[in-house]
Amino acid sequence: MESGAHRLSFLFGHFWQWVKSSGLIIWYLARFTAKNARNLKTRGATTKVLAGEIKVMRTATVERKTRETEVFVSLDLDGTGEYDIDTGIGFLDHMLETFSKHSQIDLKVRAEGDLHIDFHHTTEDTGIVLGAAVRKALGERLGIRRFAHVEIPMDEACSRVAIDVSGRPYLVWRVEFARDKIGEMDTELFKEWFHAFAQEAGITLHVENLYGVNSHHIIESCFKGLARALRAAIEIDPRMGDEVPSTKGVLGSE
Ligand SMILES: [Mn+2]
Repeated sequence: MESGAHRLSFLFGHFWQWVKSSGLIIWYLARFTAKNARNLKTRGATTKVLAGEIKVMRTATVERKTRETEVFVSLDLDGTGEYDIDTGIGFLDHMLETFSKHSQIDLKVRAEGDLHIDFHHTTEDTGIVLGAAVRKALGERLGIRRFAHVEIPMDEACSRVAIDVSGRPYLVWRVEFARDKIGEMDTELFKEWFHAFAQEAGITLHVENLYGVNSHHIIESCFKGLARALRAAIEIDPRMGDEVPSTKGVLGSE
């Protein structure tokens, strides 16, 4: 009896030594981590396993080519506001750089459009592709704050932006300009950009200029307002966990 028990514990000790040395435990932990990463991936945003920790990456790259334009957008919603933007339209670049800086979204944009006709196609399509990239990076919109509003002054101008990252596209645009152009850009194109962006991103977006005189200040306060409102609305709310912030249980179009 005694030698039997002894033999058993000897064998078990041997077995345990083998498990420890074989990397079986490491293999199992790696498999467990990968399985969790896969689960997260199927729930929306892509994931990366860094030093054993699962990190949700809210990034996206979208390319779109038509006979009128070719647009490339790459972004990271959880960035630091680094940008690299070239649309061929100086003022639009200025607005998108402002958007990146104040939303803290890392943003790369390249657009080549039929600027010899006018700036319409390039402006609208840049809004479409940027909106699509935001939607893609948001995935199922788990854990986000969803609503936000800001009022942004710029010198004599002030604009209010209210946002619902709802999956339901809608634009309310109450912005008027005293001038038809800023630089070479037609001021009527800003509504086209915001509309395209809201549609493709799947957000309800209300933009209202409360007061202001200078057209440059007016539109810049709108872009800064979008940046700040979006930043607050897509921020992860620790109290939400990985819940969808909707009683319906579903947000977004994916
Ligand atoms: Mn400016």
